[in-house]
Amino acid sequence: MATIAPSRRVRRTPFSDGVEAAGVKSYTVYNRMLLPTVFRSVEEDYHHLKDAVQIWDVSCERQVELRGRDAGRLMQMLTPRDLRGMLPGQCLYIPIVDETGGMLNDPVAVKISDERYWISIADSDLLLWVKGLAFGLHLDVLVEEPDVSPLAIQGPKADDLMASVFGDSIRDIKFFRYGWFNLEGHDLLIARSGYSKQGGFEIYLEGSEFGMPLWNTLMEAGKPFDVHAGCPNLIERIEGGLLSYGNDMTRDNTPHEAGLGRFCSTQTAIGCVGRDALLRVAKEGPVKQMRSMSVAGDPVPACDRVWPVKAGDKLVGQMTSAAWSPDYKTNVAIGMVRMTHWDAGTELTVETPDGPRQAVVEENFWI
Ligand code: THG
Repeated sequence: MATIAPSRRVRRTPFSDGVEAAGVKSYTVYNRMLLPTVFRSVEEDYHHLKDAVQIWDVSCERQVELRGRDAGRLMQMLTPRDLRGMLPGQCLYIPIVDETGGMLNDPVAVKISDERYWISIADSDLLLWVKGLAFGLHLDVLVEEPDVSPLAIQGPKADDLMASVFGDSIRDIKFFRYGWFNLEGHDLLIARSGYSKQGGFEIYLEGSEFGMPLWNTLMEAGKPFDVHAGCPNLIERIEGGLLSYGNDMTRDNTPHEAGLGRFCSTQTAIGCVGRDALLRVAKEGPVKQMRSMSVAGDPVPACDRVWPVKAGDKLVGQMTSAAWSPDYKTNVAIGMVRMTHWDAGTELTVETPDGPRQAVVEENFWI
């Protein structure tokens, strides 16, 4: 494929110089920012992520900051997850829905204080929706995109690498909690989170100047742990059932269809703009839902469009992510399947660009 033409509409990050020095081979664009997708090869990156530790430039997980007296109220308008128990120091994975219950994003919310939140967004222009609500409803809240860039440290050796830089107390951070740590005079919010199932941290860097010093410090400290630059890995995230907004679900899907019902407490999420719509659909339950699937045969090609899923010649769903898994020796996949055919073990046919293949609905994801 051709390359991406550089322009200010495709934003570089505070870590781009390091990413390039590490030999990035391929990028995608996410929130109008560069996101690496391959360093050595998707398979080599996959094995290394599961064995060692990687530094990921995930600056493209941009923050929408809500600051002011109405910040909490506006947060609850955005999501069917009940935020009343959320405390400073906590992160929460929150589906965000419009007034029809359609998903607008699936970010990680970070509560800094009662009057200040960061929403660490997936790939959609959530800022515009949030600004529109705040202005239209005359809320006492500032909504903007601060200069904050997450850097993820992921893999089984992430704790050891991070402890060697920030001290052993970093090991005590619990899943989806954060603490403040100082490095060379810079205060860094560090959470135990990240877009892999291998464990690790995300450092939210404020400002850009300290980007490369931070990158270089982690790379140097990581040498004993075989650190390498990495990025969210397609194979590992499908094995783990981590969804990709814009690929696996869009505004056409409710959180329940996306399999994110466990992150909704719609009944008590008073003020959520999609509450009535979601209560209506949740009563009946979805008629189609996200499923893990495996695809028989050789490695499938890249899934860059929806692949129809059929039972005989009847369309019963669509596959949206698929990749060959070296560890499980099958193609792992994510797709949406109608309820008549979503039971584990159901045998279906998927129309790949290389022709039809046998697919099976799995009971669970792999990790
Ligand atoms: N970290 C941060 N921001 C992000 C992502 C991230 N923004 C974009 C994107 N990733 C948002 N999507 C997800 C999807 C899944 C998870 C996090 C963000 C995730 N899910 C866990 C799971 O499903 O097992 C845990 C969820 C939970 O139990 O609360 O971590 O990665 N900063």
